[in-house]
Amino acid sequence: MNKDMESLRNILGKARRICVLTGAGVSAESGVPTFRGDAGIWKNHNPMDLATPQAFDRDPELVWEFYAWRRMRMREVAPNPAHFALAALERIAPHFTLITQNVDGLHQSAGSENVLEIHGSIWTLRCPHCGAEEENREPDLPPLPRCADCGGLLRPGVVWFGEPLDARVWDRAVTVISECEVFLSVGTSALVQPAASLALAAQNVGAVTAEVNPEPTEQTEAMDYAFTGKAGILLPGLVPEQNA
Ligand code: BV8
Ligand code: ZN
Repeated sequence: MNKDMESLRNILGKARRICVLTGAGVSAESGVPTFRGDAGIWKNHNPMDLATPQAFDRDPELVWEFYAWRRMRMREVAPNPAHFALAALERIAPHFTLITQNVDGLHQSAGSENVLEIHGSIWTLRCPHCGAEEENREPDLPPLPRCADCGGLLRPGVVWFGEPLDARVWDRAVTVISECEVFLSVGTSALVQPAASLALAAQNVGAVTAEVNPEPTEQTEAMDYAFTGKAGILLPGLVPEQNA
C-alpha cells in the first residue's frame, strides 16, 4: 500500500460527505466494454451514428440493435470489486453520493443505494410520445419496441449526445458536489460534459480530489491524489476499516 493510499484512506475514514463520479472504466473488469481505448465501443462505431437523437430518427432499428447488444452483454456480467468497494464506502460515510455516467446498473447490483444515473439507464424504456417509462430487463426485445399505452416507438432511457441531462438529477449532482469534502473520479476519461465538470466544481469548493484510472486524463495533474491502476484492484484498498 503506498503512503498516498493510506493517507487518502484515512481522509475517507474521517470525511462526512463523500462524492464519487464513475465512468465506464469501473465496469471494465466486469467485462463491460468501455467507450474509448483499444477495445472501446467507439473504436468500431461512431457515437454520432448510434448515441444521438438524430441517429435514432434516421435508423431506429440500428440504434435499437446497438442497445439490444449492450443489454445482452450487460445482462451476462456481474459487479466487480470496484463496485463492491464503493458500496462498502457508502455504508461507512455519513453522507455518500455515487454519480455515475454508466447505464449498466452494476452499482445498484453491488449494493450502492444513493446513485445518480446522470446518463440514464439501459434498463429503462421510455416513450417520447406519451412519456410512459418502464423498467425492462427482458432478453429479447422486438427490433422496434412499442409503447403499451400509445403504440409509439420506445427509446432507451439513456441520455444521448446533444441531449440535456435530466435537470432534477443533474441539479442534485451539482448540489452534493458543492457540499462534498472528498471527491473520487473513478474510471472515466473525463471527456464527456457536463459530467467531467464535476471534478473542477469539487476542487472549487475545496474538496480533496482523487482519480483512479490506469491511464492519465486531462484532470490527473489537478488532482490531489492520482492512482494509476485498475479500479477493481485499487478501490478496495481505499475503503477504511469499518471500525476504524
Ligand atoms: C449535453 C449514455 C447540452 C448513452 C452517454 C459536439 C457535438 C455534440 C455534443 C457535443 C459536442 N461537443 C461537446 C458536446 C457535449 C457532449 C460531449 O461532452 N461530447 C464529448 C464526447 C466531446 N455532451 C453531451 O452531448 C451531453 N449533453 O451537453 O447537452 C444541452 C443542454 C441543453 C439543451 C440541449 C443540449 C450528453 C452526454 C451524455 C452522452 N451519453 N452515455 C450510452 O451509454 O449509450 S456518454 C458515454 O460516455 C457514457 O455515458 C460514458 O460513461 C461516458 C463517458 O465516457 P467514460 O465513462 O469516461 O468512458 P470512456 O470509455 O471514455 O473512458 C473509460 C475510462 O476508464 C478510461 O479513462 C480508461 O482509462 C478507464 N479504465 C479502463 N479500464 C479501467 C479504467 N479505469 C479504472 N479501472 C479499470 N479497470
Ligand atoms: Zn407511449
